[in-house]
Amino acid sequence: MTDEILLYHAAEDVARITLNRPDKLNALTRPLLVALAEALGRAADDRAVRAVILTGAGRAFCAGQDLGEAAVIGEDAGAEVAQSLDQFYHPVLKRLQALPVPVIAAVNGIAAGAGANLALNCDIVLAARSATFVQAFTRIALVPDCGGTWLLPRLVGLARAKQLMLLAEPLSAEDAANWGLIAQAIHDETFEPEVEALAARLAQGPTLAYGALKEALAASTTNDFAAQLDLERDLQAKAASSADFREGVAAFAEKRAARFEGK
Ligand code: T3D
Repeated sequence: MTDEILLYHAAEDVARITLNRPDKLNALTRPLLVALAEALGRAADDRAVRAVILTGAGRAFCAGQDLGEAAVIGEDAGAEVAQSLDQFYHPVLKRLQALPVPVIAAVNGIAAGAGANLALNCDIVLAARSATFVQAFTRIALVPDCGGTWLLPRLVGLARAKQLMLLAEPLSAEDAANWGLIAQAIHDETFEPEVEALAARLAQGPTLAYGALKEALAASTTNDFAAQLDLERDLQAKAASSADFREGVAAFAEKRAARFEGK
């Protein structure tokens, strides 16, 4: 047991970041968001880390903004919330998007509001079958944030994005996977080992190529086709200069599995 609100554990080449306020379903407070931004920075700076798992302690992944936090319910809530997004949420989301290694959201239980969209900002979202996703914002007369209005239409199309956001009803992990909102729903009993196995697999992968493909996909949202081809060329030039590329080609020729070192 620990009273730390966020746990960071790096073992070999995988860093696990755990939101740790289980009695409040890991609702996000300002100190927790600061700690999360720091943890993401730590993972980005540690060259030994080649994959990250983001998860929640207890029965929830994250219930979104802590609605008991003084700033949210104070007199000047509008200005406070805007400042909170700028100062506390957006640095987390930008760090998450910019992390040069793959990030798995291990959605162990309910993901609501900003908690749902925090998960959707990760590279691969795995959810336990008992987990649900709720765009809870309109339940309390707020607008979906944390990139939700940008991500959801791209993931599931406008019709389903509107349905999820307007009705704010829970979507099961299985439906979320079938809709393309997340990568996979996994039986609760095998959830943890499957998350670990995927993280280990990604951590053994060609880390530089993974970082480059993340950069290319991010740029594809604003680039036109010609600009994207140019970017792919430049990123491919870097990838083709890596030791892992040489190892990949050698392994192919020798009919063996490649041993990538992330260099
Ligand atoms: O400031 C800004 O920047 C604004 C940004 C806003 C972004 C947002 O995230 S808005 C959306 C905020 N989140 C919600 O509206 C979800 C609120 N929670 C719920 O609707 C329910 O708790 C759940 C559907 C997630 C789960 O329901 P259930 O029945 O399984 O659990 P519960 O009994 O409601 O919750 C258990 C405890 O967690 C309970 O505490 P207690 O009474 O035992 O001391 C509950 O109050 C607490 N909890 C759950 N969610 C939050 C929370 N405490 C504070 N904030 C929460 N978001």
